[in-house]
Amino acid sequence: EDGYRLWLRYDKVQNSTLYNNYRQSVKQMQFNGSSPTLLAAKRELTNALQQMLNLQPALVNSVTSNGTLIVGTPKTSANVAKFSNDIAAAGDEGYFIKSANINGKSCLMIGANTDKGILYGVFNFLKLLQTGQSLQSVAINESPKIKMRVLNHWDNLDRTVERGYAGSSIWKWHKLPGYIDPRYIDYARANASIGINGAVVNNVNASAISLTKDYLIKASALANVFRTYGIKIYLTARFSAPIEIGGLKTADPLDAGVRQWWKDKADEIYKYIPDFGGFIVKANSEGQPGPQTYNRNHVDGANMLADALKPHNGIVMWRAFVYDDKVPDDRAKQAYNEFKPLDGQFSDNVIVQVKNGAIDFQPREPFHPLFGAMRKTPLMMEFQITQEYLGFSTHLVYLAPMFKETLESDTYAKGKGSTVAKDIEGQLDKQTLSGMAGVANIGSDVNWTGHPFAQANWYAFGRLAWNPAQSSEAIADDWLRMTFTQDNSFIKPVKALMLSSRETTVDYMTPLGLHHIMGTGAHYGPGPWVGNLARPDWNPTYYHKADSAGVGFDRTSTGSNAVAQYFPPVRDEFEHIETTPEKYLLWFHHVSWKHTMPSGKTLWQEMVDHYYRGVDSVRNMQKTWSLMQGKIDDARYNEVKQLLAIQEQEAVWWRNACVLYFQSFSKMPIPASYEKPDHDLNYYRNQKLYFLPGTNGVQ
Ligand code: BDP
Repeated sequence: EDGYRLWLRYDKVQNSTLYNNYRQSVKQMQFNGSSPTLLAAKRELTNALQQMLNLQPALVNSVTSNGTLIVGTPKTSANVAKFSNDIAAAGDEGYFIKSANINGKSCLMIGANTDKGILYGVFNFLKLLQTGQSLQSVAINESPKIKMRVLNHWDNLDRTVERGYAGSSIWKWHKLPGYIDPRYIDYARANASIGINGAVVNNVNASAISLTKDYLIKASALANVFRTYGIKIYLTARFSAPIEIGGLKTADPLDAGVRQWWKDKADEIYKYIPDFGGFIVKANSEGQPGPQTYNRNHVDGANMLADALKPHNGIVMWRAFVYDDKVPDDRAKQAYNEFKPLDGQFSDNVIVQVKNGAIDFQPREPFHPLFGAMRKTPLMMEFQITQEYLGFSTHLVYLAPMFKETLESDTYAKGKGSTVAKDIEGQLDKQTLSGMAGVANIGSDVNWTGHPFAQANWYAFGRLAWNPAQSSEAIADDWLRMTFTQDNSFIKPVKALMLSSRETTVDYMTPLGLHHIMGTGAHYGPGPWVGNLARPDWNPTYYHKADSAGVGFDRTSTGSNAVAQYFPPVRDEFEHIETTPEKYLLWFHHVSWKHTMPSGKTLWQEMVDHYYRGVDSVRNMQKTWSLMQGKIDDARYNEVKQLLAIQEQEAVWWRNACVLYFQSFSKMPIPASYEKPDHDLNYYRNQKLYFLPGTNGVQ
């Protein structure tokens, strides 16, 4: 068991009652149609039934006995066509799974409008079997709440992966288009199984080379694999490509020659990839070129590309991750300052991609103030699945609760209930585009994601992009059952461990609203003392502002006033220490070390307790895990055990380094009964992280 099969293991059903019931329910199958997507769905179904139930259902043309599974669209099945309400509800990508009486026989149906809907329906039918659900009176109607559900691979053409911790890139550009690695197909299957329908295959810090003819032909080979599984390919567009590969003197978006170059480029791309999804652009951010290089703005840049893609129905995903020294007092304000005034000016095939929080994928951030604020522009969520700031692929951190925290945040843009989820679903203002992107954690490691539990974050991202309302717990439950075992004595404790793992990590890394205090460059381990980087807003000291009086970033009206970017009552809540949720306290306030917290403790004591609790919780995770021996395969059991041991050491490292560092300001004691840091602050300050991959050379 090496983890390669992800959650699509299709092991034999162990429970004999279920095994027999399932076999009775799918004795024969009516599944017509010959499109590549339908054939892929059929292949998935027959392989899985063979493996799970040791069954090869007879293929039939009419329903002659109980236990017939009918799969089809109105085009391929007259039986499905009769379920017009369910079909209408399914839309372009949805499906229904129902038990039904057809010709007096009890049948199961998987129906959809489209072949893609069938593919999704089949995967979800298989999930019912994989998770031990009863098929009796099943009635499921599903359709996605968000249209573009996209993985962003930060993969370079030389197969290094920016912020990737699971090996090298799975895209073997040098062997494409000739060699189709079977991994591409398994990648597409895994994505389709959770409804992901788009993949940006290259880094946002882009190379123009990926837009040259040779690379477009390579990308088209990937697109051919993806298409069968309902996945569109997208490419990053380097803004200066007209200069770098086009031989032009400028990339000014208002220059006629530049505009023509992009139009021609788009036409060329669609020649090779007729269903190309579009471009994603990181412009004027961290040294990337962009329209501001030519004194133009984001609208000028985005709309130029949108015009080029429009005749082909392509989309521009324009990132709002921008910061530089133009807003010297607070980096958190810049994206809002730059984008809010442009609301309403973007073309209708542009969607602005906004990170969940205003700084940068920290273990905890309040929601980005642009959500709810761009009422005439569709916004797309950008989450980071790869654990750049959350322990790479070494720490066990289940991210669904973090994603949900943002999605459920209420912006109050249109009064109570204007959640971030509603905004990105396009429901707040009836947008036609909607999207959620996740920065992928996938690499060439045999188990795809490095840490066996990091697979859960890929899985959870897909499930939440399909429907943000699903609970972290239900998603973890499904994932564990499919990935490990149905044994409840494993599921229950390990699910609890997963659900608390993110809070645990926040406790030992950045409790109470602390942020951006990680080591420079690699972003691994603690570095709260760093204050000497070239730009102020790269320094941890800029973010925590610890001094003898207290700690935290004053973003209220007495400070940077970033709170003013939120709608009331959110802004008023964040303005005052008393009403700011404790988890965001130091994000918005500079608070005295002696401040009395709701618990009655001083801020100092509360902070120390969070750091210690974080370490204790990792130790509890280790204890829980050690009881799981024998309940799952030894290979994955041992791998996770070893990783948890590293996580424990590193949680101690974070705790000791941070507590000692902040103590140098608070001058207050760590209670004598607490475990003593085993080194002094200097030791931690002098730790050298030579061994860590994945920096982009910026900060
Ligand atoms: C930061 C990463 C950097 C990315 C950047 C981005 O450290 O490698 O290029 O995000 O999102 O968190 O563009």
